[in-house]
Amino acid sequence: MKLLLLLVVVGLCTAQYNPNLKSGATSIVHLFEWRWADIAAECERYLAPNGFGGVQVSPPNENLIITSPNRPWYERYQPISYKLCTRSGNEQQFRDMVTRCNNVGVNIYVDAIINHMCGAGGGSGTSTTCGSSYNANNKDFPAVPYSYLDFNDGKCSTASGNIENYGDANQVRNCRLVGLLDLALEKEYVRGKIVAYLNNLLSIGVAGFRLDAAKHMWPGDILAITSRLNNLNTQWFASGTRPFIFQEVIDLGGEAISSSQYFGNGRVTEFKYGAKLGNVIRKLNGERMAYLKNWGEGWGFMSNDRALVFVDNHDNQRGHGAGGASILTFFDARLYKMGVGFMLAHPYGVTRVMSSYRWTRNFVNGQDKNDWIGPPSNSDMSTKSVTINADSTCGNDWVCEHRWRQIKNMVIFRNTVNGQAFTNWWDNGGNQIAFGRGNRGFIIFNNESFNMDVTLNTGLPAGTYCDVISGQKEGTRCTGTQITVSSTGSARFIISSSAADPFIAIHANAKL
Ligand code: AAO
Repeated sequence: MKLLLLLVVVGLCTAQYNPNLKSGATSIVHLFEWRWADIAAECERYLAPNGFGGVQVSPPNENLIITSPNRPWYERYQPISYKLCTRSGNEQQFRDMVTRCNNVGVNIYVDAIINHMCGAGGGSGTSTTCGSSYNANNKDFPAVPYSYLDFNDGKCSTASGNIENYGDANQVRNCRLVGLLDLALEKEYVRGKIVAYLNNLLSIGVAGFRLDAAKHMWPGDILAITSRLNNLNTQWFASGTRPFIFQEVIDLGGEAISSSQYFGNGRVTEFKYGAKLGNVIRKLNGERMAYLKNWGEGWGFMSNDRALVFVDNHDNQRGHGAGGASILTFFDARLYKMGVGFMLAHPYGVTRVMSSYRWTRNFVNGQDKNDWIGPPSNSDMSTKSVTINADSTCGNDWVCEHRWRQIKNMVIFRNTVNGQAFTNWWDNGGNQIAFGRGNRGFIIFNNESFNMDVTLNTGLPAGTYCDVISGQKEGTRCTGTQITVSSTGSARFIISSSAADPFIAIHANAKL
């Protein structure tokens, strides 16, 4: 009885921090700008079979159509209503996706934009993804409905009405983020509309939310909303399961607002993670991989049980948001795979893998003038579908990092070592490191400009293992490098500094 009570209490306390992933999965993937129909297919044909636990989808609610520039990705961060209709698909397609992904055990998390509506300069009319009318000049959104009474402007004290100083928490939360009409979340009426939107998504089967621009909302206003959310749909989740909440708060230090102010509501995005990992792998600012020995809280990150981590996101892969030039992306594929490989091997945080589309960068004075370019599209500007090539990569300019063998196999590695301690650390004092996860997995990196030949204690049972970076286990053989672990647990690793991927990973489920 006492134990049961304890379990219930622990369950309640950890509820919104738990992504509720199924069948041993530990990672989610952001399928940025994908169509709902493609995500449904991807859940069935790829994500479930390869151990991905969930998908963060692009905002599903009606947004402003922006034609100058022509259909930028960021128009989806300018809500017009809570109708489920966007370039990714309509409500019926959204429902079909959630059902099909849930049916194969893959959760859907919605990117929820509840801080604001469209930009103040967004004009008026019906040029929106669902055809609803709006008038940004009058702050009128009849399809919700919201009127001028539902926005924050009275509380903002800057001359422009925009956030001008991130050192002032009142500005950051009461003024407009880049001119976006800022909802008055302390109003019961506004809260009610948002709760209804989110509860509708939960009833469809969604498993949780990324709260966009959480830094720009008062933590208490967020709690007033999340505490009124329903439990997850019992068609797929145990009764009493709370929605997973992760809040987008950019806290690199030095500003008025810190991540910790949001811990009561759910997890928080740890932006230091990708920024610092980028520095290490690029060897900027005197960083080296040996310093990763105490990665996590030891680096000043938030506590492990509050962190949502990622190497890059849809903003900082193109110079928006924060992180700057250190951020690793698919454009630097060799370094990127090492970064994502390290993240997935390391126990810290709930991990999110980025999946992008390609665009042509155009740097002028260090800034990408093409940072706005939207998803691959047809001539009518509808989003192109994700095609799958014979080698299982994607076509139509979808990058599909999550399908890169090295990344997909490290998602499986993370599942395999889940719950195991961080063990058997080794480094050369520079940029060669190795570590294990109990007796389930071991990974080793050579990010030096010279070759590596070391024999290390792996902690693994004796046997022959397939490196899951240069290849993988297929049937009874390895398609890449084979590693022999001796009866004492030691193994020899040779990694050329010019290897296509200068790291090796082995785990219990890739043993011959
Ligand atoms: C678009 C146009 C604007 C126009 C607006 C309204 O681009 O010119 O005024 O429409 O018409 C996305 C795009 C925006 C776009 C918006 C709406 O990124 O360009 O505006 O859709 O279409 C801040 C927020 C953070 C936000 C990030 C982009 O705190 O919440 O900016 N991310 C989310 C989404 C994002 C989306 C929105 C929010 C809005 O992920 O896709 O915007 O829904 C500092 C602050 C950060 C701040 C950054 C950037 O960062 O700390 O909080 O992020 O500045 O303003 C160092 C510092 C670091 C600092 C950084 C940059 O690294 O250490 O702290 O420098 O200065």
